[in-house]
Parts: sequence; structure tokens; C-alpha cells
Amino acid sequence: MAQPQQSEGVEATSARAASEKPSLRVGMVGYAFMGAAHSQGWRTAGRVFDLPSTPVMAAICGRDASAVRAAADRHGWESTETDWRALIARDDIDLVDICTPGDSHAEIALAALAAGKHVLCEKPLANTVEEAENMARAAEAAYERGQLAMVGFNYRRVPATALARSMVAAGRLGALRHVRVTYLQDWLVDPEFPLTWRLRRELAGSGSLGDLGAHIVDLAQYLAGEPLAGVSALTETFVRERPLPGGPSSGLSAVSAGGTGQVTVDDAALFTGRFTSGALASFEATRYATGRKNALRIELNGERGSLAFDLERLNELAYHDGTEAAAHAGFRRILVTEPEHPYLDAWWPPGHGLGYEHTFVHQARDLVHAIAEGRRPDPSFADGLQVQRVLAAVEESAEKNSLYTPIAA
Ligand code: SOE
Repeated sequence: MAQPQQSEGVEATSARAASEKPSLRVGMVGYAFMGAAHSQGWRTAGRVFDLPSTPVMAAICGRDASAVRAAADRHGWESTETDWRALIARDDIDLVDICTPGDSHAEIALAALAAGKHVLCEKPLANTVEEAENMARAAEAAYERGQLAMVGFNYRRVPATALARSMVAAGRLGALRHVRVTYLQDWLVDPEFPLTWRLRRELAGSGSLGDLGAHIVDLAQYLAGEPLAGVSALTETFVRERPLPGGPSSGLSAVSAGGTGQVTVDDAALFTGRFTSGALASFEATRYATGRKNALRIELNGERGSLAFDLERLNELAYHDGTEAAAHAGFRRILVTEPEHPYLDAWWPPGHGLGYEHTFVHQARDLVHAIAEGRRPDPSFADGLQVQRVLAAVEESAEKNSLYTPIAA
């Protein structure tokens, strides 16, 4: 590659470098909270990381023409579509990013894979195990044709959780004994909060279980490096009737209209689990933990040491080395902001931390690399299916009143 002229400046240099790379043209379906988060990922990944191809925000799709136009302008998408089938039919789209409620994940993903596109699908992968099985099967067949399909468990992409994974894999904890994980939010505490799509089983599949439980099941299995073998669960719906929503909801807020409707999902899910190695785990997912906004905490205890992570302090990882002399052993804080840490060589100097949105930048980065290298994406649709099976086992166990429920292989 020719050296840039001194007078070109950084922007001209990076613009020229970008134009020499192949582009990866992205079409995204959905433009609410997750659509905005994924937009940040696609917009930023190629500007921060040296990627093998350049993501181009080619088209964004939503049913409301003026709302999707506004989202395109706000987030920087080149064009809009109001029908996802039209988006998938376009020759100039390489990858379809699905940020819709769970009831449409399977249909859109299957159509996109059949049309030869790569796919990124928000979590949970689907609303049912059957849908997830179809998606995983189609993804496997598509992989043979050179297409990749990834599920968006973005909390794997916090530098501190990625570091934790590498420490577990390197044996720093030894044999795992316990995984303790909670994901607590409080946006449903008010019984007048309207009945948005996240509270309707036919749209969301389940409640806190699929929304938050899916994240912590994936993170626990990812960090442990092994799957759960069985679970025992309790679920509850605290507020069974809510006001109907009065218009489009954004993020985790909504306005109500007249009338009320039935909540058809769980409000909270509490379960224990056993990993295949025999390590024990506990999980709590709720949107009723008053005062907790986005509190995902996980602790792993092994025979040689322990690790603890708190999403509300996401630039830190606590580590206890159990092999040190008792007199000076104890949990210490690793500030995960060094260039040696995962993802951080491309960001700010040490001590200048990252936030929630960076997980979506890292997700886009990792998918672009996997596509260029023809590597199976991580997490794959098969991983998403496995999480779906755990969620189904939790529901089955709760229905049977907490009997230990093995997970189908
Ligand atoms: C709502 O509970 C929510 O937006 C989840 O759907 C996301 O996956 C999580 O990252 C933040 O909270």
C-alpha cells in the first residue's frame, strides 16, 4: 500500500484506506432501543478498529415510513425500507441485522439466510425451541455456503468479561464449583407501566426470562466454558393486568391509552442449575428490583480462585488468587483498560474507560472478522439454540413446581 502524503491528514488517510477495502453492506430491521445500539456498533467499528472490510450502513427497515426515515437520519443509514422482504431482496445488502421483537426473528433470519445473506440476530434467538432449532439448522447449512449467522449476546464483548473468559480458560480458577449470577432491573415496578410488547408472550416469547435470563445463561455458560445440564426454577408474574399502550414505546418507557390487558409473561425468574462438570449455579432475572437499573453481576468460584464482574462497574474485574499466601491474599480489582486487555488496544489510554455501547461496536468488529476469515461466529445460532433450551427447561420446571429438569442435548 502506498504511503500517505504528509499533507493528507488523518481523515483523508483513513478515508482512503477504507475505500481500498471491500465493503460489507448492512441492512438492519428495527430501529428502537436495540436498533439504536446496533447502529452505534456499525457506525463506529470500522472507524476504531482496523477491519478486513468496511461496514456500510446501507439500509434500515421499519413499518412506519416517517419514523424509519427519522431513524435513518439520526443514526446515519443511507436508505430506508418499510418491508423487510424488500430489504432482503436487495442485491446490495450483504448482511441482515435483526433488531425486532422475538416473534419475527425466525421468519426474517430464515428468509435472509435463504437469500444468501449473513445474519446478526438480537437475543433471545427465538421465541420457542422449535424456531431456534430451525434457525440453527438453516445457519449450519448456510455456513457450508459461506454465510455466517451470529446471535447478539453483547455482554460477552465487555473487555472485562472477555478477560474473565480467558482467565477461566487458562485455568486461573481451577475446577469450577459455583457460578452466581443476577440481572436486576426495575422498569416494571410501577403497575401503571403499559402493556408493551415485552409483556406479551405472543411477541416476546417470555418476560424477564427471555429478556434478561437469556443474557445471564449465555454469559454463565460462556465464562464457565461448559453448558448447563439441568435446572430447577420458580417464576412469577406480580402484576397481571396493565394499561394498554397509547403509541410507540421507546427504550424502556411508554405511555398508556385507555383500557387494560393481561400480562402473559413472567415478571421474574429464579433458578438454580447444575453444569455438566457438576459445578452449581444460581440465577435471578427480574424487572422488579426497585433501584436496580441494569445490574448484571456474576461471580465464579473455583478451587484455585474466584472472579467477580458487575456491569455497573464494567471497566473492572475482581480476582482472588486462592493460591496466594492467606496473609496477603484477597480480592483485588483489575482495572480493565490496558491495551493488553481484549478490544482495548484500539481505544483510549489506560484508565479512560468504556461503556454499554462499546459492546455493540465489539460485536460488529467480531462479526466482520469472522466473515472475512470464514470462521464460525461466536456465539452462533447453535449457541442461541442451547440458551433457548435452557429457557424452555426453566419454564417447564417452574410449571412443574420446581422439579429438577434435565436439558435435552
Ligand atoms: C430490557 O430489559 C433490555 O433492553 C434488554 O432487552 C437488553 O438486552 C439489555 O441489554 C438491556 O435491557
